[in-house]
Amino acid sequence: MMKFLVPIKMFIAGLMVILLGSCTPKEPAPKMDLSAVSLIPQPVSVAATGSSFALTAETGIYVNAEDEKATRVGLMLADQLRPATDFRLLVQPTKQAPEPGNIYLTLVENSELGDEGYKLEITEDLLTLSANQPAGLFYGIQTIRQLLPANIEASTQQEGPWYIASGTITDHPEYEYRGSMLDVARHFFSVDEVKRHIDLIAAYKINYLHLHLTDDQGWRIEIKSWPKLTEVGGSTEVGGGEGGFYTQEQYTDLVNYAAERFITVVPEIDMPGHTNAALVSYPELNCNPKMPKPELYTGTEVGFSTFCTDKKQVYEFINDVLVELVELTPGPYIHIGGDESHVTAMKDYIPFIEQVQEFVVSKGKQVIGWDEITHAQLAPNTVAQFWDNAKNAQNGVKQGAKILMSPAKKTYLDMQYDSTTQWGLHWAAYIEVEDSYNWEPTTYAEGISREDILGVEAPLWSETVTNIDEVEYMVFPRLPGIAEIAWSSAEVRDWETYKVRLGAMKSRFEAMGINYYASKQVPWTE
Ligand code: NGO
Repeated sequence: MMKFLVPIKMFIAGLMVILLGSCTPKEPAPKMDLSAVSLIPQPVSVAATGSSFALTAETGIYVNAEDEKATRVGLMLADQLRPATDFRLLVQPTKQAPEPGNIYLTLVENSELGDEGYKLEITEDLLTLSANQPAGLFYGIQTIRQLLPANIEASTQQEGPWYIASGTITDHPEYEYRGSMLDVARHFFSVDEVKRHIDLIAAYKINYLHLHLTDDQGWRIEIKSWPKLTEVGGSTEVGGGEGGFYTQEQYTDLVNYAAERFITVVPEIDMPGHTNAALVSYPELNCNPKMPKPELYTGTEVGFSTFCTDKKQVYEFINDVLVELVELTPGPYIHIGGDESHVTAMKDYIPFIEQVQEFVVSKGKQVIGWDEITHAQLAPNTVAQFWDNAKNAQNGVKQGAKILMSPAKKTYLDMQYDSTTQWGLHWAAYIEVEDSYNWEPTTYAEGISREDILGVEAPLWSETVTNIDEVEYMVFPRLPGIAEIAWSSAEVRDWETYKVRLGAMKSRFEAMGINYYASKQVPWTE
């Protein structure tokens, strides 16, 4: 008997080990509070359930959508999470919710969400991201990034674990146009620098990138029918540097790169003023008696140049430029500038704008112009960009135009934070972080109400900034605040809570390698 007892005991013990081993509960999910996570822009609603979802090396991304763009969003999520986690998350198509432990991206029909909204449902078992359109999935992913620890943004492998607080987030934007503008004319920025900018603005759910492509100091977009624009007009920049321009192929690469991130590029050809670079390239477009022989300009004065508005050849030129530009522009808008034409008489300015507007409309696009264009008779879909003069914007509203809100005193990211800021101008104001956040588009100027406003855009003019590090110093941390004004409804916005959320972005900015201004107004936390 004794002979058998030991082996039987051993057998039972062994069985116990196997049984216990197979049903050992996985590490309990840590308790986490979704409503305590700092998010920018603030979502419409956040409901916490007090637990968490673990992202592990075994997590898969399952995409339920017969849609190439939605699949691409899944792949972008996998790519986004890879450097910091070193996980090679597999992206696979599916027709139903996957097994526990996975991420589930699904296109649904949910009228509450609109074209850009999304819903995140996070349980211990599953992270489900649903949206009506791929754009919504993309914005949901930007939120997922902020739900993970800050070092998820690092470009090298980091220590986990990677938990996401559980609960439900429902979210959709307030405004359909949420913009950033980059002036690549005063100082030129390379394709890679602009891509870096696109990556950063995409993280805050910005969906339009306005490129200020031409100005007195430089012409930055290749126009094949008028090659001297870039050969001559692109050859310098403010301060006398070598300038530069985008070939049409490079420009298309940028437009596509932006589109993959659900950002539409709005190209601006500024006219009839701010045209010195074009006038030097083709002096026949000039007839300004005060400046009979235009020369390359590397200073920062504004308002001295103008196209010769009564010359037939000028309109042939503009039409040629627009033909090529429209060809390069999948988006709905062409920006025609129209600002500060101080040496164009109003009697010449008005018919000029109306003619250029007609060109754009006849090519199937909508015009955006700086607020001065409201002196002209606007076409039904023309948008006026309010930067300086409320009367102009009100005049636009009276004509039924939509207004893009870029009041210089609040949204101009080229304004110094205070008098000690190394870069920037201050003609409009010093704009500290609170100033740029703490305002409301619908009450900013009399006569411009919610239904008149298309959206909000933050312009970054580049008279004083020469490289992308300097650009980032001016853009961060003000742009996330402008992005919140454009995305989040007024009810969920408030400086006191915003500054705490912004302060919590410190380690995230650092992991992203952003050269940000550490404003004393913000309680920065690790
Ligand atoms: C103005 C001007 C630009 C300057 C900018 C500098 C507009 C619309 N036109 O804004 O040429 O670069 O200010 O802040």
